[in-house]
Amino acid sequence: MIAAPVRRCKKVFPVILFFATIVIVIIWRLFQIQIENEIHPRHIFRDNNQEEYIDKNGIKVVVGHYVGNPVHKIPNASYDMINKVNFNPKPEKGKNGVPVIVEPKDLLVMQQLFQINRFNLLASDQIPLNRSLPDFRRKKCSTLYKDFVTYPRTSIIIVFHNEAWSTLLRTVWSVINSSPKELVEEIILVDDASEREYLKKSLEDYIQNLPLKTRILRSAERIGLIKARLKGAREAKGEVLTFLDAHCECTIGWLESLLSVIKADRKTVVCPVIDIINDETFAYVKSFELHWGAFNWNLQFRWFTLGGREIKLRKNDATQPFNSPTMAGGLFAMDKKFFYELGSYDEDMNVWGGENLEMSFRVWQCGGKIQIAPCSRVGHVFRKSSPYSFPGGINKTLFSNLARVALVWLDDWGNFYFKFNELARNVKDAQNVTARKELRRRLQCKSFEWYLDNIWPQHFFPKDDRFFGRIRNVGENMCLIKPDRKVMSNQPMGLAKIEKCLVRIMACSGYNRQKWEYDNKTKELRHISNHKCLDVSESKKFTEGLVINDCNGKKSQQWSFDSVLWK
Ligand SMILES: *[C@@H]1O[C@H](CO)[C@@H](O)[C@H](O)[C@H]1NC(C)=O
Ligand SMILES: *[C@@H]1O[C@H](CO)[C@@H](O)[C@H](O)[C@H]1NC(C)=O
Ligand SMILES: *[C@@H]1O[C@H](CO)[C@@H](O)[C@H](O)[C@H]1NC(C)=O
Ligand SMILES: *[C@@H]1O[C@H](CO)[C@@H](O)[C@H](O)[C@H]1NC(C)=O
Ligand SMILES: *[C@@H]1O[C@H](CO)[C@@H](O)[C@H](O)[C@H]1NC(C)=O
Ligand SMILES: [Mn+2]
Repeated sequence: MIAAPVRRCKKVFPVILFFATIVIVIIWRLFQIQIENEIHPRHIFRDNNQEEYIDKNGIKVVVGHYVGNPVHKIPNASYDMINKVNFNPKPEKGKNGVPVIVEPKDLLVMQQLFQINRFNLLASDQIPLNRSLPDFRRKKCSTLYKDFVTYPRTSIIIVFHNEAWSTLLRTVWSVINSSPKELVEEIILVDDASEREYLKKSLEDYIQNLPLKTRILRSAERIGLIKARLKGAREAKGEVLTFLDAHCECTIGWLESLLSVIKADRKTVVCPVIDIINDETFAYVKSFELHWGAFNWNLQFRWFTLGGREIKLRKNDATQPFNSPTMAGGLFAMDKKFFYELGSYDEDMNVWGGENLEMSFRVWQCGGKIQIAPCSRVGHVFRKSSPYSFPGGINKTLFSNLARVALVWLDDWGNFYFKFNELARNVKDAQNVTARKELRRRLQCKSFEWYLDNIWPQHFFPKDDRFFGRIRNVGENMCLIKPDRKVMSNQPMGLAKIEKCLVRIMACSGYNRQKWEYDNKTKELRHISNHKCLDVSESKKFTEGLVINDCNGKKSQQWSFDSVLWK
C-alpha cells in the first residue's frame, strides 16, 4: 500500500492521470480529529493462505491464493471422487454459519477434493443441507413485508455446470427454507452440459420429492451462463425471474425484500446484499453494506463506496433499497416482462463476462433502475480461481463480450476503452452489433454521458469539462502516478509518509481536505484549506516522493498539465 507516486516519465509508459480521479489527501497528524467518520479496517478472516478485510472505504478486500498448488504434488482427484457423492452431513457442522474445521488426518483428501470445484468440498460435504444461518439484517427488516402474499410470484433460476451435490442442493434447500412458499412459482435448475454422474438420474430422482416444485432443464452442449439463463427464463412461469448462482445460501427474508421492490416498481432490477461463504471453511460471513457496484477503466466490475446521496438517504432509513450503478450479475430479480421488453441478454455474448455491465447500462439508460435491497442477504461462495473450462478461450470470449458492451452502450467512452485495452481493440471489428444498436434506438435509451452524470456522478472517467492527461513536475520532469498497489484493492489509494504529514491518494469524497487549486501562472498546486504547495521531497525522492511545503516558487513545486486525447 506504500505509494511510489513519482517515477520517470520516460520509463514508465506514459501514465495517464485524470486530475479529478486522484485526489491527494493531506492528513496532518495534528488534525487527525478532523478525519470524518472513517471506518477502520475490519478483519473478516485471516490465515496463512488468505486474508479478507474491509478497508477504510468499506470495500471488501480479499488477498489470497489458491491453496494446494503443487508445492507438494497433490494427487489428482480420482474418477470416483469426482463422480460420486460423498455427502456425509453431521448435524453440528457449519451450524449457524460457523466455520468447518477439517481434521488433520483428512488434509490430503481435502486438498485433492479442493481441486475439483476450487472450494473446500470436504467441508461442504459435512454441512447439512438445511443448516441454520445467522440473521445479519437490521432489526427493522423483520417487521417489514407483512403483506408479502400480495407480491408477484417468482421462478428461481439456478444455472449449474459440474456443481458439487452439496453446494447445489444447499442452494436449493436454502431457497425452500427461507422463502414463503406462496412466493415461489418454481425452481428451475438449468444444467449447462454437466459431466458428473450424480447430476444425471440421481439429481432427477432427488428433486421429485422437494417441497417446492423443481425442474431441470438440460443443455446437451456447453452454452455458457448467458444462454443457459435465457433457456431458464424462456420456460419460467413466474411473473418475476430470480437468478441465483449454484453455490449460494439464502437467508430469512431475502425473497420478500426483493419482490417488494419489484411490486413497487416493475422496472427496478433488484439485487440482494451478497454475503461471503468462505471457500475454505464454508463459514457464513457478513459482508459490508456500504458499497455499490460500478466498474473501472477496463470494464471490470468493482465494488465502491456508496455515493454521498445514497449515504444520506440511508441515514434516514437503512432498510430502504438504494441505487447501484451496476450489478455483480450473479444474483438478482427482475420482472419477467420487463426482462424481455428490455432485450433480455445480448445473445451474441458467449459463456460469461460483461453481461452484467451490459444489462446494467441498458437498464439505467433505457428507463429502469438497479437497486440493492439491504434486507435481502444471500451468501455466495467466492472462489479465487475458476474450475471451469472456458469454451472459445477466455481472452477472445471475454473481450468480445466487453467490446460489444463498449460498442453498443458507451458512446465516446467506448473509444476510450478501446484505446487503452488492446485485447478488446483486437476483436472489436469482428463484432456485429447492429441488432443491439437497433434495440437501443427503439427503446430510445439515454446516452452514456447521461448515465455518468446522473447515475454515477462519482465516476472517474474523462469528460470534456475535466482535464485528462499527465501531471508533470517541471523540476524533475517526472509524472505523478497513482499508487502502485501490492494489495488487491479496487481504488487507487496508498500512503506516502513524509516528515510530519502523510500524503494519501484515494477516491474522491468531495471534502475540502481533498481539494487543490492550480495556478496556471506559477504552476503551483495549492491545497485549498492550508494553502501549501505540492512538492517533491528532497531527501526521499521517488520512493516516498510527495510532500506539501510552504510555497516557494521552486521548480519542484511546479506542475504542468499535459492533455491527452481520450476519445
Ligand atoms: C492430473 O490432471 C492433469 C490435468 O487434468 C493432468 O495433466 C495430469 O497428467 C494428471 N496427473 C496425474 C498424476 O494423473
Ligand atoms: C434439518 O433436517 C434434519 C432432517 O433432515 C432435521 O433433523 C433437522 O432438525 C433439520 N435442521 C434444521 C435446522 O432445520
Ligand atoms: C490472455 O491475454 C493475456 C494478456 O495478453 C495473456 O497474458 C494470457 O496468457 C492470455 N490468456 C489466454 C488463455 O490466452
Ligand atoms: C449484422 O447483423 C444484422 C442483423 O442482426 C444483419 O442483418 C447483417 O447482415 C449483419 N451484418 C453483417 C456484416 O454480417
Ligand atoms: C490561465 O487561466 C486563465 C483563466 O482561467 C485563462 O484565461 C488563461 O488562458 C490561462 N493561461 C494559460 C497559460 O493556460
Ligand atoms: Mn459463483
